[in-house]
Amino acid sequence: MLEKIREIYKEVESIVIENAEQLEKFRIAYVGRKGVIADLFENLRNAPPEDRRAIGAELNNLKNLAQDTFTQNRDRLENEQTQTGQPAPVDLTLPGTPNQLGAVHPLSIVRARIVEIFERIGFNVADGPEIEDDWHNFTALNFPPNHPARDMQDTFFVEKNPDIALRTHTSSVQVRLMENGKPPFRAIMPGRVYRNEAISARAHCLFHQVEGLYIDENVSFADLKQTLYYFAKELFGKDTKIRFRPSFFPFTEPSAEIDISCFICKGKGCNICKYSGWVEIGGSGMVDPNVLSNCGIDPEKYTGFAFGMGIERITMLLYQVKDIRLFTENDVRFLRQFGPVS
Ligand code: 2NL
Repeated sequence: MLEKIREIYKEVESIVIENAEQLEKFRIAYVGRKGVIADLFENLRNAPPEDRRAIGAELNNLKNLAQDTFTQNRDRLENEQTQTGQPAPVDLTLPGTPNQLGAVHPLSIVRARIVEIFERIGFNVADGPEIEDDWHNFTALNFPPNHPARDMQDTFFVEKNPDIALRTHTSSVQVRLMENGKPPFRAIMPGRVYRNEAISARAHCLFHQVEGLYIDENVSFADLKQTLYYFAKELFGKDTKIRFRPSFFPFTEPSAEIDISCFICKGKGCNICKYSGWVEIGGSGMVDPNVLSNCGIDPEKYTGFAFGMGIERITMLLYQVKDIRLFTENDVRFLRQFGPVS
């Protein structure tokens, strides 16, 4: 038995361990509970009692050698790995972690589609300030001095100054356009507007409008109808019908609400159109002669039409969004549904 122990001792002394795999093999063969050294300890019982002490001592030496060889090699291998900067073994077949892509906001998608349609028929895009004075937001647009929109209840005034307010519509941009240029004008103005309203599923104090203006000699209501008919077919589908209902705005005369045939039920009647077959998408009319002269345009020579639509309202119709507050909450579960940036 002593001979066997010495033989194994030599084996262990001369062993070369180069990697983690060999280290593990060594551990199982020599250090583990089922290894040769453990076996020899088992056999110690069968040795003659007078030899046991000597054999036991030799065996303990061997056990210590094997244990030390194991720990030294393990430490060396670990050290080598960190020093060479080699990463721990990795599974190269695992799929990579994808980068998180953002999504285009639904209001941006719809605004871009609206802009694209009007650009195709010769409209430019204009913008202007969101903080406006009374002239551009109300007076030039023919709002009478006591009109309810001028009330603190309806409009956000800046520092309670009755002359400075957050614009309540993008018409103020059109006033600036007309004041600073010469007809013909053919432009749309998409932008953010503010109203002092209680926030609910259907109304918000902040929303987006796109207004349009076309001024030239001999512009008629027929031009208004054809332009909006083209727009409605492009945005909602080629079978879309359009109808105009008489209405009133201070800045247009005559004025009309714009309805389109319900593109969900094709006019048969559904929840979206409240079983009427029609949904309202905005307002329109012939620019009031007072507005033209307020902006330095001769109403005897020029006529024009204008229209306004809520971008939230159109987006809610197109995507069947039931709550306007979703647009400003930045909940990624909502925003992700509109697809990644392409
Ligand atoms: C609506 C109605 C409308 C206009 C906006 C306009 C602008 C100028 C002159 C005349 Cl400078 N009109 N804009 C005209 C009719 C309706 O908006 O329901 N918007 C959401």
